[in-house]
Parts: sequence; structure tokens; C-alpha cells
Amino acid sequence: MSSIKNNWTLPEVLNLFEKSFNELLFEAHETHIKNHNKDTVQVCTLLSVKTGGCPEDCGYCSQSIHSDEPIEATPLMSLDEVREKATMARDQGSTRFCMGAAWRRPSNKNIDRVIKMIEVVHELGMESCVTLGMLSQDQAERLSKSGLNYYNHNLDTSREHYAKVISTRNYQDRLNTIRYVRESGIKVCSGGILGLGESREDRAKLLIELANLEQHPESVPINMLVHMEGTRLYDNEKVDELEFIRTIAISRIMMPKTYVRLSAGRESMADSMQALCFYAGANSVFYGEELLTAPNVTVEKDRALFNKLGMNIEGQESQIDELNKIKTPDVEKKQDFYNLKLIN
Ligand code: SAM
Ligand code: DTB
Ligand code: SF4
Repeated sequence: MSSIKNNWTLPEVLNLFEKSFNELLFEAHETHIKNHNKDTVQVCTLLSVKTGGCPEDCGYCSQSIHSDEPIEATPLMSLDEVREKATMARDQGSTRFCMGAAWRRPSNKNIDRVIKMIEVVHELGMESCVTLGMLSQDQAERLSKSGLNYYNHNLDTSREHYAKVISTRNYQDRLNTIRYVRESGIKVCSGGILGLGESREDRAKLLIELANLEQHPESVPINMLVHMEGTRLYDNEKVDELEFIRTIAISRIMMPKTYVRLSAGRESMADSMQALCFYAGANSVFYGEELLTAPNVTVEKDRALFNKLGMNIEGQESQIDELNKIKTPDVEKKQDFYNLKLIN
């Protein structure tokens, strides 16, 4: 990875933000097509395996007990339910399955249970990702031994703005978990949220934290704040759409080989806005009608959009081969899958 730059400075990144929109997008697109298949989007389905009741006070999150309208807390999902949801995601064409839990940090007993879930995802032929809060070094190693492909742990914003959003942990806690994940051999998925009341400088600093890690994260989700009722940041001002697209473009330029994921908030984005994000270098999305607790774009709408843009889902061909081998009792659903894919 010698061509990877990880000594970005604030003036350099602010200069990128100040370029004309067209020049910035053109540079990002050039970087994108040098490093990726330009018309391919990677898709990942999310499942909340343990919802609500979280003791952390992240000001944007409906699952925090500190929210004025906290979501009802549920116990950890059964393995059978996970298998059922993961099978549905696989049948819809997802190649990666990400399981989230509303924990500050998982107990060792819960790590054992999550490892069984990861095994189910692998049996179904998908890549696995989990996001469980802070990990110890030992827990990261155990997850790595289970074959876990990705761990999601977001920095969310700049070091300076962090304390205005979350007070129950600090930035270094976040970086420590990311280091344990990296050292254990699991791929790192780490990104942020726009709309937390941050400045452009905070956005630049977040990207610098990510891009100046010794190794760039393999995956960087850029979320648009989903305004969840009852959360402290519910009334925050909306981020300007062009500023959001600029942030995607700069992520692509700074981390050329990384999957940049256009993440939460897509449900309220117009097709044209998403199209510009893909042009600017986004090449991954969350797929399926639910994120963790918030709605996402439906699979049908996404397929129609990819179709209109001439984009393909990464791994689609091999998925179809795999499906040919599977004997699912739901013949009609399987037929729908083929029709949708093959008509595209
Ligand atoms: N509890 C774990 C943690 O915080 O690492 C895992 C689940 S947590 C919900 C995963 C990520 O989702 C957060 O780090 C945050 O970046 C993102 N997220 C949560 N609520 C969001 C919202 N309302 N809008 C946008 N992104 C959100
Ligand atoms: C990430 O960066 N975004 C996803 C995933 N990682 C776990 C979560 C978005 C959550 C949006 C709000 C909700 O569904 O509650
Ligand atoms: Fe808990 Fe994660 Fe929500 Fe923060 S973002 S309150 S850690 S579930």
C-alpha cells in the first residue's frame, strides 16, 4: 500500500473543500475510476440484533436511554431469527450482512452468541460485519478467529466536536477499539455523520483522522444525520446537499482504494443527489428497507435507481450462480429475484 498517503494536513484538506464543485468532482471521479469499477456498487444489509437500552448518550441516537423518546429495549435476537433475516438479505442479492447491537461494550458471553451469528452469515455465503461498541483486545482477537470480515466503529466527527455529541466515552476510546480491530486482522469500517452541528473544519478533521491511520479503513461510511424524534440533535439544521457531496468526493480523493459508503439518510435523498454521490466516488450502500431503527430505501427503489444509472451490484453474477444451487422452498421469491436481476 505504498501509494497510500497518510500525512494529510488541515490546509490541504480545506483547499480541497474550497475547490470549485466541478473541479472537485472531476478529480474525485478520476481517482475513483483509476481504483474501482466505476459502475459497481457494493451492497450491505443491516440488522439490529439487540435494539435500544444503550447507556451511552450519543446525541443523535434513538437507542440511547438518554433520548426523550427511547426506543423499546429488546433482548439479543435468537439465532433462528438471524438466520431467517440473513437468508432474506442473501436472496435479495446482498453480499454482506452487518449486525448491530446497542451496547456500550459487549460482555464475553454476548461475544460467544454473536460468533454463532457470524457463522450463520458465512454458511449463507455472505461476508460478515458487526458493530457492537467498544471491544477489548482479547474480544477483537476472538472475533477475528471466528472469521469476521469487518468491524464497524465510527469516529462520527472531529476530536474537537466529539464531546459536544457524546459525553459517556472519549475519542481515544474509539481509536483504541479501531486499533485492536486492525491488529487482530479484521477489516476496519469507520466513518462519520454529517449534521451533528459540526463545521467544515470538523468535517476535514474527521477525514484526516481516518486517512492518517497507518492503514486506511477498508470501508468508510458517510452518514447523513437521520433526525430521530426525542434525540438531543433532532432539531439540528440540515446539511447542505452540495457540502455532503463534497465530503464524499474528498473522502474518495483522500482514501482512493477504500469503499466509501453512502450510508444513513439516503431515504430522504433525491435520485439526482445519490447519482452525484456515486459520481463523486461513493461505491457502497446499505440495502434493504431498514437501517437499525430508521427506514431505508426499499430494494425495489434501489434496483430501479441502479438500473437507471447503469450500475450493477457487486458480486451479482456469482450470487446468481449461488442461487442456482440453493433449494429454497420459496420458489416464487426465487423467481422474482431472477426476473429482477435478469431484466436489469
Ligand atoms: N452501539 C454501537 C456503536 O455505537 O458503535 C453500534 C451501533 S451504532 C447505532 C452505529 C453507528 O450508527 C453510530 O456510530 C453512528 O455513526 C450511526 N448512527 C446512529 N444513529 C444515527 C442517526 N440517527 N443518523 C445517522 N447515523 C447514525
Ligand atoms: C453506519 O455508519 N451507519 C449504520 C451502520 N454503520 C451500523 C447505522 C445507521 C443508523 C441510522 C439510524 C438508525 O437506524 O437508528
Ligand atoms: Fe449506543 Fe451506539 Fe446508539 Fe451510541 S450510537 S447510543 S453507542 S447504540
